[in-house]
Amino acid sequence: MNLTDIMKTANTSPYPIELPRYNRENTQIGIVHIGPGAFHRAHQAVYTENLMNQFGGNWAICGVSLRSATAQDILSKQDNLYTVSILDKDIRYQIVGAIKEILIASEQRDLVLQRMSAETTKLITLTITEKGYCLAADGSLDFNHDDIKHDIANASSPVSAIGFIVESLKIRKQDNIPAFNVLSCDNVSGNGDKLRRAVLDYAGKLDPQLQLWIEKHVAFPNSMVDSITPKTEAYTVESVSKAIGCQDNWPIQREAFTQWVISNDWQGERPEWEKVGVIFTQDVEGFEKAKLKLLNCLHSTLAYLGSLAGYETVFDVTSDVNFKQFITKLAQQEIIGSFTPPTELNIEKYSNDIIQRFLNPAIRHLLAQIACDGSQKIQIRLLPIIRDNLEQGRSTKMLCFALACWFEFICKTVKNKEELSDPMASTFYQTTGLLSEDIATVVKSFLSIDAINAHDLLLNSQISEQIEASLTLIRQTPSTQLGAVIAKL
Ligand code: CS2
Repeated sequence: MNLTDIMKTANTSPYPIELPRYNRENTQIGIVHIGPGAFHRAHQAVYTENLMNQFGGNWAICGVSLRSATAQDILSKQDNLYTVSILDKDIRYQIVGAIKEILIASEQRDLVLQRMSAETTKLITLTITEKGYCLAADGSLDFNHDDIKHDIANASSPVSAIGFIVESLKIRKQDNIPAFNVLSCDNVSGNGDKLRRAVLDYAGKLDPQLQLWIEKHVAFPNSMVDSITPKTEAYTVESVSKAIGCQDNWPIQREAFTQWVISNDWQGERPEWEKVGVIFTQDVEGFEKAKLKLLNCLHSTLAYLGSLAGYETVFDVTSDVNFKQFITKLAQQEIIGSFTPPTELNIEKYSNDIIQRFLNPAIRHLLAQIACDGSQKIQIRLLPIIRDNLEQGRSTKMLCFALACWFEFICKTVKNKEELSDPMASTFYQTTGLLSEDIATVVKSFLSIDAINAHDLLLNSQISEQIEASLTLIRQTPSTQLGAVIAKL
């Protein structure tokens, strides 16, 4: 697909198709984005595209994959254009041209450093997941991490995102080029603070003067990102290509709802994304908490509970009245109230709207996709609410039931020797206690796994008893009866 082809076919398509309206050729790269996966292309790239469509500006994106060649292989053959299929009552399509090139850091290191240190590059954005920050459990940079060890010893030929950021800042400092800002777009609370800590720890080890310079000149705003983006499946490629009348080998699908909240903490020039709906505020934390604790916690709950009950998608499980009632009650009784929402958010409405978003019939969001990486997600989506509720004397019963669903999901996968998509998969396979028939042993084994960081909950008898009772109930109940059981919780 190229722009000329798509301009011809767009006119004859029965669907609304939006095309880039700015001059792609003449638009300079202003953003280097590390991790140009589906979420970036569905979210930040679309905001940037909308900004350039309406107001112009030199904010084209250079996408940098740290290792994988897939994005470059596929997108370079279609002029780095791709379609976003926006799924609502009516489907519409947007052809996005904001990504001008994709580089692979492990193969094109010098070119990546060149882009990152170019004066025209004002901003580095990232979606590399929390793993990519290489942090130790205490929040500092993990100097024992293989990539960090490598980069400290070979600073001018880095492999990690942190190594690339610091090396390019070093070049900018040496060449008297103003620093860029660094914006994390990962679904992690305090994402900018975490990234700042990783970058400063790393820079401090290499050169304390550089560390001071970065501290003074680089902003690391926190941000909250939201838009449900199911994985591209073969049917997506087929249906999108048919609708737009051109072969697109990597279209993205997402819901119409999208939100991006960024802290006001910036230095120098930035894209004026507020003109296309981005919220700049002092209270990103409140938005982050609301999103992680409501949308993401309910998502993970449905992923494990729904899979145990034999459902395949978020829509299917939420359409079952018992499951919808369960997450509604969970939100109302154990989540809302565990934190202070931002003043501009009506939290009851926000919560109900999320459940409506799960009921979007145009979206086939697989529970299996959300179930991935549970060891990372549960730690930020579920455990902090349990802790807050304990501290505030609020109920934890349904939250513990949700946690028990995750335990059972892992136990079943390990017992059946199925593939587990989780960075801690090997730890789970090696923890023999998970295979025990004794519920108390299973619960104790889970909560004792260091990387889950839940030792405090193990010591709390209320919590271990509630998880044990939930797990017992789950194991005693045939999958088809789970709905009836949760209706009574
Ligand atoms: C989901 C998220 O896969 C998951 O774990 O909960 O990706 C969710 O769809 C997004 O955070 C929505 O913004």
